[in-house]
Amino acid sequence: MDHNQMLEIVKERLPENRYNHVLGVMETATELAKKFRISEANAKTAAILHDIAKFSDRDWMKSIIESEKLDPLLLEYHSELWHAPVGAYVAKTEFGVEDEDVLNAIRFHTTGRDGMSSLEKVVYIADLVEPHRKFSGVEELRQLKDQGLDVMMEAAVKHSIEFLKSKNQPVFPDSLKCYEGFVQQKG
Ligand code: DGI
Ligand code: FE
Ligand code: FE
Ligand code: FE
Repeated sequence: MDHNQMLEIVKERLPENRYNHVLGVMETATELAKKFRISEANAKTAAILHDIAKFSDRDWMKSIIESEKLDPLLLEYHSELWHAPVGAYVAKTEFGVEDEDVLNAIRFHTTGRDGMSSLEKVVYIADLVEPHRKFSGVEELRQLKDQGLDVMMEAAVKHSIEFLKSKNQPVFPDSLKCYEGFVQQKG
């Protein structure tokens, strides 16, 4: 399936503002992929499909997590986290995406994880800083692109963790391990 066919289906399945967010992620992910010299086509595919399960039925997502033996810890955390791994499942089964890196970029776009690939980082960051995002500090995150992908990713996951902590929300262990991975690297 080509990118335009994917976009048509995504447009039918998501409300307008969420579809516009997807277009923003696609634009930002493509720019970052170009800057950091990774596949722009893969960045575009992952961006288009990253939120494909955002409005899927909660019970259906739960059944997929169980039947596909996805990380069972997900079920102990907020169901907001489920659309990412279930989205990877939908990308594979419904859209025929086979590239494991693209699937991982969708799978880990919400939590991040330790040892992310460049594509995974690009999609995580693009999701956070695409043009429609307005939170305070977003412009500072965007500016970090000139300091490299890892500087951006570390700041992005740190921002997300601090945001969750400020709302007294439990942080999924993958996010904490993702952040600690960057801190450890610097030793
Ligand atoms: O789907 P998006 O809105 O574009 O963004 P997202 O997939 O990055 O995040 C979706 C939501 O998930 C967001 O409102 C924050 C929440 N979230 C992300 N990481 C965690 C989390 N919620 C909890 N409780 N724990 C997390 O680790
Ligand atoms: Fe998402
Ligand atoms: Fe995100
Ligand atoms: Fe998103």
